[in-house]
Amino acid sequence: MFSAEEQSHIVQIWNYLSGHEAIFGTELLQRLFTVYPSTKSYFPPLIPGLELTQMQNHGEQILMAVGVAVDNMYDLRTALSGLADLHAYGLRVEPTNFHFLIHCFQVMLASHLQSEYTAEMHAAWDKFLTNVAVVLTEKYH
Ligand code: ZNH
Repeated sequence: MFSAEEQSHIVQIWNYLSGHEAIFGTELLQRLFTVYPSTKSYFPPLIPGLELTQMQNHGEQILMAVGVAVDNMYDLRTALSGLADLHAYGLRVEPTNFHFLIHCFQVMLASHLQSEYTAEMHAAWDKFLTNVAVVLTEKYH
């Protein structure tokens, strides 16, 4: 499913994010909520004074799950089965929102890595995150 080159791009970028899940996760959610405000409606209302803590918690959870996906990139369906149930049946997140999140993820990586973030890395991460999104949304149908 992933070439050796794609796999190495995915792991290399993950090594950059790993250990900083709360920081990158917060940045990802802040960008998502700013650029696509409708995505906020899925999350519990932000409580004044606690917004940052809430975003850190949600963002960290999302990034931790991305880490699990990296470790299981050849068996995403099994590794993410519980999360797929949650998003499809519990949260009912409309699939378009996953594209919004992937876009924000790419911009976040590019803004940090600048010219180090090659088009090949971008392509590998797009393929990987799209595979994750497919698994998280396929139970809708
Ligand atoms: Zn999600 C939750 C992941 C996307 C919305 N998430 C969650 C969690 C996780 C995740 C891990 C936790 C779970 C538990 O708790 O158990 N997500 C994820 C991932 C992705 C996602 C990996 C991609 C890639 N989400 C998403 C989107 C949205 C969402 C796109 C919309 C917009 N989530 C969500 C919500 C929740 C979650 C709402 C819940 C929160 C609370 O806390 O309530």
